[in-house]
Amino acid sequence: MSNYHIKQFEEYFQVYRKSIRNPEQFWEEIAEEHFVWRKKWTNVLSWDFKKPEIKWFEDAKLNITENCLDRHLRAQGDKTAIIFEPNSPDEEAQHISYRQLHEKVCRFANVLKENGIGKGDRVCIYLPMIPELAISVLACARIGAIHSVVFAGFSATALSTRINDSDCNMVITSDGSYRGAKTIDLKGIVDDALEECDCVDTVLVAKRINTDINMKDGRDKWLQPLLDEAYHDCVPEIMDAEDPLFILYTSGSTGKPKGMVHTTAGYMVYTAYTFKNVFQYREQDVYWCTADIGWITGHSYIVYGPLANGATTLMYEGVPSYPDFGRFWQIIEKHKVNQFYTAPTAIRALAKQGVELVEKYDLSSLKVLGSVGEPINEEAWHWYNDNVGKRKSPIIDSWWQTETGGIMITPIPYVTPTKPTYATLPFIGIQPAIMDENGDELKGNQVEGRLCIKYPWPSIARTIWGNHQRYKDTYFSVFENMYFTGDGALRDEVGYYRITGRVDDVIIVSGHNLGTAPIEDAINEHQAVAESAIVGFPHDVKGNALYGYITLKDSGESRNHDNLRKEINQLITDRIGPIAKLDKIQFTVGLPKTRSGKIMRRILRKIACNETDQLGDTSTLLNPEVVEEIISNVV
Ligand code: 6R9
Repeated sequence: MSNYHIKQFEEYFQVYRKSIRNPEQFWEEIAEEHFVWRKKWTNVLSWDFKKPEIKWFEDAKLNITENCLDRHLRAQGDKTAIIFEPNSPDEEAQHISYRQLHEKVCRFANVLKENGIGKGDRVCIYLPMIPELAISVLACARIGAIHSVVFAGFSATALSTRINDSDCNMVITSDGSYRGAKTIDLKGIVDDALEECDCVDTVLVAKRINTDINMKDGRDKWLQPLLDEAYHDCVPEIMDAEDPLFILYTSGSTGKPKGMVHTTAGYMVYTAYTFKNVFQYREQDVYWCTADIGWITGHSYIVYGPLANGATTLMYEGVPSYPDFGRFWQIIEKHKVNQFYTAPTAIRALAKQGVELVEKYDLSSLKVLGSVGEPINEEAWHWYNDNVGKRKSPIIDSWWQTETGGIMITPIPYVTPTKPTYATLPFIGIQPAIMDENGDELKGNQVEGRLCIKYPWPSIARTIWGNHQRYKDTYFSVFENMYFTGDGALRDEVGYYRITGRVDDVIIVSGHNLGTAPIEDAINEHQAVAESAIVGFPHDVKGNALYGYITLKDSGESRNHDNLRKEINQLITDRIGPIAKLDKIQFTVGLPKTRSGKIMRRILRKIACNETDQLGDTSTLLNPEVVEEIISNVV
C-alpha cells in the first residue's frame, strides 16, 4: 500500500488513523519517499501552539524548484508543465514543457540576481495570469528570494501597503493586462503605488499589451531583453526547511492586511501530497484551476502542488464571461481538461446563463470537479453536478485557507462519498475540533460551533510578517492550544463537516476575503462621513455582498446621496480595489452601539439580511432608537 496515493475509502481510514496516531512517522515517510532533499532533517516536528512556534523537517536542506522542475527533466522533460490559455480565444495557447520551464525559470532567476536580489530579499510580483507570473514565482524560489504576489486587481494604495509592509526591493509587473474586452494599465498602478514606497530599487516590466508606458530611468527595466541575455542555467540556492518561501497577504479584522509567511519544506510536502490525492491526478491528466496566482489557491494548486507532481497545469488569463459565458466549457473541451477546480461564485454566475452554453461543448474529459473559496450552496452544487459533471464526476468541496497553505477538509474523489454542501472529512493528518463559546471542545457528532485544528500539519503558516504577536493573538489565543480558523462548522451524524461561514469580521465576496475594517477606514476618509459599518448580506452570484451603514457628519446635509454613494465607492476602489465596492449604502442618523461604544454589527447584519424578527434584545444598547430608524429606511 502506498500511502502517497489513496484509492479506496477503507484505505483513507487506515491512512488517516496512521497519520493521527503517529504524525511524525507518517510525514517522515511521505517526505522521504517522494521528494528530493539535499540533506535530511534531524527532527520531523517540533511545536508549541502557545508561543506559537512550529517547525517541520528541521535542518533539512532543499530547493523547492528542484522538486518542481529539475527532477522531472530526465523522465518527462518534454511533458507540458504549463498550458497557457490567453484571454482571447483568437490568440494561440502556449504549451511550456518542463525543460522549457526549467530554462525560463533559470534565466529569470539570473536576471533577479543580476539586479541585486538574493536569498531572503522580498520581491513583489504584480502580474496578470501570464506565464511570467508562474515563472517569476519559481525564479524567486530558485534563488531563495521571498515572493510576495499581490493580486493584480488590487489598487495602488493596497499595493503600496503590501510592498512597504514587507520591505520589497523589487516589483515585477507588466505594461498592462487583458481582462475580457478591457485592458488595464498595471504599470500605471505600480507607478502610483511606488510614490509611497522608498524600498523599491528596480521594477521589471513584462510586455503583454504593447502600449506606451512610462519607464522611469534607473528604476524600470524591460524584462525580455534581460531574459534573452541571461544564462540559461542557474544553480538552485540550498534552502533550510524553515526558510520562508513566500508571503501572501490576507484580510483580517483590523485595517492592516496580514502577511502570512509560508516556509519551504512543509509547504512543499503538504501541497504536493494533497494535490495528488484531492484531484486523483494521473500522469497524463490535464488539470485546471481557475483561481488567480494572486491568491493562495493559485500558489498551492496552480504552481507548487501540480509541478511538484510533474503534472500539466493550465493557466487561464481571462474571465469566465469573455467572449461569452461558454468560455470555461470551451477551454475544457479544447484542452481536454480532466480536473477542474473553481469557486462557487463562478458556478453561480455561469448557472445563471442557462445550460445551452454548457451543452454546446464536449466535457467528457472531466473526471473531478472542485470547489473552493466559500460555502457552496445546494443549488449551485446540483447545477455543477448535473450539468458540468453529468453526475459522473465527483465534486470535491475543499475547505482551507491562506493560513493553512493546503486543503484541510475535503472529500477524496472516487473515495469519499460526497454530500451536497459538505466538505465531508478531514484530509490525512488533519485533526479538526469544534468548540463551543466557552472554549470547550464539542465531542461526538451532531454538534455545531467554531472550527479549530488541534495539531500542526506541515503547511501551516509560521507567522505574520513582522508581527508575530498578531499571529499569536489571531490564531492561537482564542482557544487554548488550538489553531482557530475564524470559521463556524458543524459535524453531522456520520462525522461529515459542513463549513457554515466566517464568525469574525471577514466577509467573503465572490470568494475574496474582505475585512470590514479596511473598507470602513476607506469610507471614513470621505470628508462628509462621520462613521460607518459594513456587513455582508446574501447575494445570488457573489455569495455575499456588502451593505454599508454610513452616518454623515452633517446629517441634515442637502448633498445628493447618489453622488455621495458614487464617491464612496470610488474611494473604496482607490484604496482597496473594485472587489470591495458596496452593493448597498444606507445613510443613517447613528449606528447601534453597546454601552462601551462598540458598534453592534450583529444587529446591522440581521437588518441587512432582512431578519429583523431576530434582532434579540436591543434595549441594552446605548441608542436603541437608531435601530428603528435604520429598519424604516433600509435600502
Ligand atoms: C483557499 C481559500 C479562506 C476562507 C475560509 C472560509 C472560506 C474556503 C471553503 C470556504 C466553505 C469551502 N472557504 N473554502 N468556506 N467551504 N470549501 O479560499 O483561502 O482566500 O484565505 O479564504 O474561505 O471562510 O476561512 P482564503
